[in-house]
Amino acid sequence: MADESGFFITLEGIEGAGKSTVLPFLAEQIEALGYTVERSREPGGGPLGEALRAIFLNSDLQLDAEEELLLLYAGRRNHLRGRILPALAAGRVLLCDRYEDSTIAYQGGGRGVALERIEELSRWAGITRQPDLTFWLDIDPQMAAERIRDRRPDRMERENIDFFRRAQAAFARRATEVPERFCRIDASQPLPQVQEQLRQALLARIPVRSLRDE
Ligand code: Z5A
Repeated sequence: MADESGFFITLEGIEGAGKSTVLPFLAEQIEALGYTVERSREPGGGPLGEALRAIFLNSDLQLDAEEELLLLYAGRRNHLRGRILPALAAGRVLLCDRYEDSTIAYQGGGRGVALERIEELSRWAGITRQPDLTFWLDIDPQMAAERIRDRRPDRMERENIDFFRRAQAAFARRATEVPERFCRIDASQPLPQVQEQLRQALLARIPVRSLRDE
């Protein structure tokens, strides 16, 4: 990260944890610290990633875990090269809704693909950059499911509660494997409390950028 002056921040958690809800708030808080924020998401992050996202979430398609992985890593490689690295090199904060920890949680924990196999693919695809900070919105899968009960489910949301429990357990393992960047937020709290946890965690980890730093 020698030639970079930006920060790469990700939001993770099972669906219904509240990532989309808190993302604009988080972006505002980071901007208040003096940074220019670029928002992104995975699957997605650019024309290729968005096209792959539509395939990935299409309920009419049947994909196995390996096919999911190949789609995700084609998009991730393109996202990293085309968007993430240039933003960081320009000194911006790249704030991303999901990244590789989601693969470890869903394809690893949820679908049962071995972590070594995911790591091998990640290396092969040239995923050389991990986030500097990851906010993990931790919530009980049942509570999260109730929050999105009225939504029309996409391909992934059709999975049963046990799948999300395995994904949740994998996120919890990540928190112990990479504690230096994983920041747990209690997402079961009412929104104002969740926002306050995020604000405090951000202040503790991201320095205020003065004009001199530009
Ligand atoms: N996926 C994968 O398998 N492998 C990968 O490598 C990657 C992704 C990168 C799409 O992700 C799917 O891709 C996802 C994982 C998989 N599949 N699943 N299932 P996505 O992030 O685009 O979709 P999502 O997880 O379903 O996110 P979401 O719909 O944006 O959900 P969310 O961000 O966690 O929740 P929300 O929409 O902000 O909130 C849900 C509701 O709860 C809403 O009505 C809010 O008003 C409410 N809410 C939010 N916060 C609160 C609090 N604090 N209290 C009460 N109510 C709240």
